[in-house]
Amino acid sequence: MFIIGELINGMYANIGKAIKEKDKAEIQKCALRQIESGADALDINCGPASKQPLVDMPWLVEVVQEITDKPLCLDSSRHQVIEAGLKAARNKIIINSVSADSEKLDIIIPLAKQYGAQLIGITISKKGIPQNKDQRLELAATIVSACVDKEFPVENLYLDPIVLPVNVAQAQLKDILESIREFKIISEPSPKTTLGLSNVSQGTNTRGLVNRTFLTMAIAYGLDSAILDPTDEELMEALITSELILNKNIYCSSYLEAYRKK
Ligand code: THG
Repeated sequence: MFIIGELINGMYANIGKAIKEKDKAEIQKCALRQIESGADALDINCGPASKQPLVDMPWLVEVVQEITDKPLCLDSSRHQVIEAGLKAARNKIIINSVSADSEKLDIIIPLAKQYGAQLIGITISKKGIPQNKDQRLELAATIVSACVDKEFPVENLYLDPIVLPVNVAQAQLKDILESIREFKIISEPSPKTTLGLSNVSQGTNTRGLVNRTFLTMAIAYGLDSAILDPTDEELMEALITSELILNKNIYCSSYLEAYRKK
């Protein structure tokens, strides 16, 4: 499982404040804490309150690159903000994200190619969030065919079914899980899959439990990657144990290593 740490997001009060005050140390502390907890990459999102994302995104990229070579996942729906981050990037980049709209795909896919970046495609379009599995698959296929047409390698594409909070869209979650499995058979070679895990538990009062139960199930449906809080120890234990049960990792190396630390 490729783990993308979600915590450098202006939506969190401490990070929003650090971005506003250009407090480098707070951002770097958050980056290191996630890496020490097992993050393979870090999501970078200026947050909805950022008044100058074109300045804040490259600033965050530079500040995080000072302390790590890990890939950075540039999280914005605006291509200008993504491009500002790409210009500052030395580390490997994952563009987060592109929707299934041709005018977005026409801009973002060439950018990803130009900068050698990987790409997250979200199954959303101008028509809104899909209401069932078939709509998710249709949008996923639109994204995959745009990549094929533009000669962007599908192995470098992650498809995200868009996870909705269980308290507002309970009936959708099973479809979301099945989408993960079916995205893999859209093309050969397969696209990868990812999702924003914490979305599922928003508004619930048992967030940790909902997150780790959903992650465990998504892993069983073949999930390759997730944007999550790697400092949640119980979540990381559930993740490692799910992979053990699916024989995804050699038992001794990762499982025992994780437990010897206790
Ligand atoms: N798909 C993709 N990218 C994404 C998402 C996705 N990026 C953003 C988001 N969704 C994933 N990251 C988060 C980060 C935080 C939360 C949820 C998803 C979260 N935050 C607390 C909340 O809103 O309750 C904030 C708590 C606080 O303020 O301290 O839940 O789906 N591709």
